[in-house]
Amino acid sequence: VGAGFAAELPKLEQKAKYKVGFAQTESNNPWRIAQTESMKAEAEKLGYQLVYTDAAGSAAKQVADVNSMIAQKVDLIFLAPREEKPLIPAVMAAKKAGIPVILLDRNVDQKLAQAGKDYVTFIGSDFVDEGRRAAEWLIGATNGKAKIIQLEGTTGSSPANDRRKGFEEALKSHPGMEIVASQSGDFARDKGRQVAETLLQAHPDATAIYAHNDEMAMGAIAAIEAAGKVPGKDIVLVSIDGTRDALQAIIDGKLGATVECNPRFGPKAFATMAAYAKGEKIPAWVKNDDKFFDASNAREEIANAY
Ligand code: GZL
Repeated sequence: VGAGFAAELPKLEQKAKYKVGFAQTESNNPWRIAQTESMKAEAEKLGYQLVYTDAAGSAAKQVADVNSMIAQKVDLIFLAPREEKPLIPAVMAAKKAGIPVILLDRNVDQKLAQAGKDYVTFIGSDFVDEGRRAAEWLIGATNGKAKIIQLEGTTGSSPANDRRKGFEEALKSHPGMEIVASQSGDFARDKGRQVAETLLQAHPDATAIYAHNDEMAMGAIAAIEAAGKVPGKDIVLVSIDGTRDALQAIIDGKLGATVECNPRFGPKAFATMAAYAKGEKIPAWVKNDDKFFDASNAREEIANAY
């Protein structure tokens, strides 16, 4: 590791007013927009200056965004690393500059950087468990027999890697559950629609779709209907996030279920920063708990959706 790296994490002295950076990956979906709104609202409420950047879907730009925050000498950086490996240099540059980093929502490659040494902590959901819960629901909904198209999230991102891992592990003990195709839709609605359209044509015998997020599930529903098939009947869908559109699709019988992935990080992010500033020991992972939405609770839960 390069010379000059502090052996331990950078300190964050107690101040009345912090200048805090939040390096967001993009704003192309309701989940990202809800996360940004939550962070901005909490910073406003606590009277902190927030230096906000949007990488517009580019990991390289996100690295540049973090470097600009370092140049602005922010007190702490909240980073949602778009992909696990490319953001490692940004994490290390912040550490070298003596600026603590808290990872939100997505993690970095654990072989290249560790919580408590290179960054303070990772605040986010258990993506492996999200994938496992989606699989368990699909196994039940299809009586353990399905030909599945998997729509993967952003290539190289920790949610995509781990949602795939959890789903495929859970299927291992159910030989009737077969993944016939798996491709990235980049967590985006229209890309998800295009990929679903192509894979449905290539696999006319597909009976189920597992989407790593609701935006791609909504795109897949449009593709299924464009093919003259009935979502929820000809093709069973399961997804992750819990957006308003997804809960409405569950109410409409088009989407079967979605595992919550709560985007409202603001309160927990700033509470963790305050604890760190006080010198408290922060765990390597501050875990978000995820609800589960299906036909039994979608109507009551949609009021709080984003
Ligand atoms: C998960 C987050 C994912 C969401 C997607 O924490 O990184 O990115 O599940 C979003 O909707 O694009």
